[in-house]
Amino acid sequence: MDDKAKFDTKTGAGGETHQQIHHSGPHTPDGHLTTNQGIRVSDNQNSLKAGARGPTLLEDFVLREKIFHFDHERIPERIVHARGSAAHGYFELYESLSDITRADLFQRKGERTPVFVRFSTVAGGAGSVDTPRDVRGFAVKFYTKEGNWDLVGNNIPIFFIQDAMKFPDLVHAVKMEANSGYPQAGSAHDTFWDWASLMSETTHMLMWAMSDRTIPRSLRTMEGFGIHTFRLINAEGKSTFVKFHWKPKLGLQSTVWDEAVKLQAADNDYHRRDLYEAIDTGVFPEWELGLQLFDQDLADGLPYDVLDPTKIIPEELVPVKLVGRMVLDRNPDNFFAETEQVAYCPANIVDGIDFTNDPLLQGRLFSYLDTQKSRLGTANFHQIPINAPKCPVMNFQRDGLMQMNVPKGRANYEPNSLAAHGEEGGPRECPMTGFRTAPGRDDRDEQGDKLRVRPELFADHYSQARLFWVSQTEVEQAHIASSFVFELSKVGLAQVPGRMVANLRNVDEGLAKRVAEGLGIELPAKAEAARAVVELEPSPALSIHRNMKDTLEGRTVGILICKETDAGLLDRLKADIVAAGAKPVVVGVRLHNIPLSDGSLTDADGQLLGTPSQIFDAVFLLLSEAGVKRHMNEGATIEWIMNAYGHLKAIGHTPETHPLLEKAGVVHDEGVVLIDDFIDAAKKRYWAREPKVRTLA
Ligand code: HDD
Repeated sequence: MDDKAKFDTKTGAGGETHQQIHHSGPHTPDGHLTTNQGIRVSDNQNSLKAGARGPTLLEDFVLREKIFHFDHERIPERIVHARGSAAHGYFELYESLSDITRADLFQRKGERTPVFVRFSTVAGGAGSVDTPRDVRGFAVKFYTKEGNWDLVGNNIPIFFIQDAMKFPDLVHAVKMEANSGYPQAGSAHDTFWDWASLMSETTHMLMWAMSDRTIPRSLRTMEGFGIHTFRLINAEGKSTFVKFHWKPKLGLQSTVWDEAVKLQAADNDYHRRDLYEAIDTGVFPEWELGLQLFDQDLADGLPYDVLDPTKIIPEELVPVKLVGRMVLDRNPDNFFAETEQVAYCPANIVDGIDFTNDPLLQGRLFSYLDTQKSRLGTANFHQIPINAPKCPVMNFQRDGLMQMNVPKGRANYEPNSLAAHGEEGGPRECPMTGFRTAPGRDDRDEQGDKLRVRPELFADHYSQARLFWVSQTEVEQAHIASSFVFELSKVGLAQVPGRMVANLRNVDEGLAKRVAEGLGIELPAKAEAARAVVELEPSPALSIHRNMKDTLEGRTVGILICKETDAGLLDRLKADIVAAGAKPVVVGVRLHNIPLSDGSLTDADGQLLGTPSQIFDAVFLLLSEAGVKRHMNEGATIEWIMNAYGHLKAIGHTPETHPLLEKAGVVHDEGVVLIDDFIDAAKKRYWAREPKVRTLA
């Protein structure tokens, strides 16, 4: 044996013995590492070889098992909504709703029902960024005492299409292009706009998608919606139509587009981290559940069809009744086991809640169960802990790949008379308490002949797109127009932008003109509308800006410090920020041992280059005079300030920082303040500043 062969790799080069290495994953009670067969592993560093430099032996079952399992760790990602983040929590009911529904979770005031909520982007893959312009999924699994109810919604109250028949086309068009594989996680490309501009029923959703709704600041500051009209059924069998809403406790808050783009560079996991850290630090995200309740008479009187998922019912017309709150108070223990394996399905519904004939919903009732089989590989995916109901499950379904239960006896059929002979007979159906489909119809027309048609009112593709437009503030309208310009400017197909603008002329002539001008194209002839546009009352509830809260609660404030920063001011600022419910994050050119004015040493939370200002809701420049001089030639600092200013955030500063502010192009306004006014100023964004920093369409 040569010298190398004698070298003991267990105590060699790394200087760390294998016993010292920390193991993660499942633990045996005595902490021993084992194979999946329970055999204790003596060496987790070295494969079994024929001599130290010899070939690895096939006999090495420890190595083979480890590599085999690793090779199979991935499952197919979701065909849409692949990128997601989730949390556990509970839903708490404010008042009994027994007069309108017999659903068990809505019966007892104050009762808590466990939930698991997954938020997602739609178009990108599982590893894509958190902040593209995209719709967000908002899926809630309620583990009720009478089975699981999944409310699988989005952060926008309508959808792109009216009929499930078009879903594969929508998804193919928006996802990365079939030949090139790009762009990832974005709609700004040929195939999406080619398709969307040919499908005028998408116009209303496009208005929402081009608004700031699709660039939320945080998952915690967006609304959620069940979208379709559902029904609630009470004990007497009376049916009430319902639309579900989730209202965030922190109010609505979005980013501006430049900020969203720069967030992608700063932190791929911006939303995932924000959700995780909030829960981890006890700042539990909260939403209120709201119901819009209405009857057939009201539905019949509306100029649009309540079965059409491209239409809302304005809150001003049918108010949102707040019936409970949902609190997310626990992060998943394991991303794959929970967030990845959770399987939502709109067909998971409990007695007392029912579907309507919305043709998009009806198609969804098939798709989700089907996709779970291909994603999770077995018809028994409901046994995975995150999917398993927290109430008893008893039926005669048996076997299948990955059956985890061991049903006893031979009663796997029904009816049977085994119980009469002393054997286990199995469960029995429950006509009075089981799920009972509501017998009522919700179509206006007689149902009858089999037809591939849509109801008449579905042909109105523009009235509510216009309603959305006229309900926005001027700034929001400018953002929408600019988003259309941006997205269409990425389209290479010459025929598409004009076709889209032709549709927009049915929404608003001013919008169409702005988009055409922004693109530098002729205003095309107006597209023909299948139904005349109906002028609807504006709905302030549709505006983000009208529904934001002036608050620092749940927000993050960046404080830039330097050597000799005033220690007293730093303490005061941090305390004030915490008292306002926000998180202070100290940023420095270096991370450790920064000497402050009083000679004490402090650490920063983030280093300047890796902690740009776009990740904060407001910033403070707490620099000494000498520090300001040093930072005058620091590009990252100038950019830090420019971006905070450009993203319309409050900038607090010491009097010494004027030269830096000037160099960054900051023009003083009510959002640029000294320490005494900072906390109040930091609760807002400064929209009036926007025309000074960018040209909007
Ligand atoms: Fe869907 C996933 C929301 C229409 C087919 N959808 C999925 C998720 C959300 C939504 C939030 C992710 C759930 C999770 O976190 O695991 N989908 C919607 C909304 C729609 C909608 C709000 C319209 C109102 N979806 C829709 C249609 C179809 C699908 C019309 C098919 C006919 N959706 C699916 C799917 C997915 C899915 C392919 C992919 C992964 C999964 O189901 O579990 O089955």
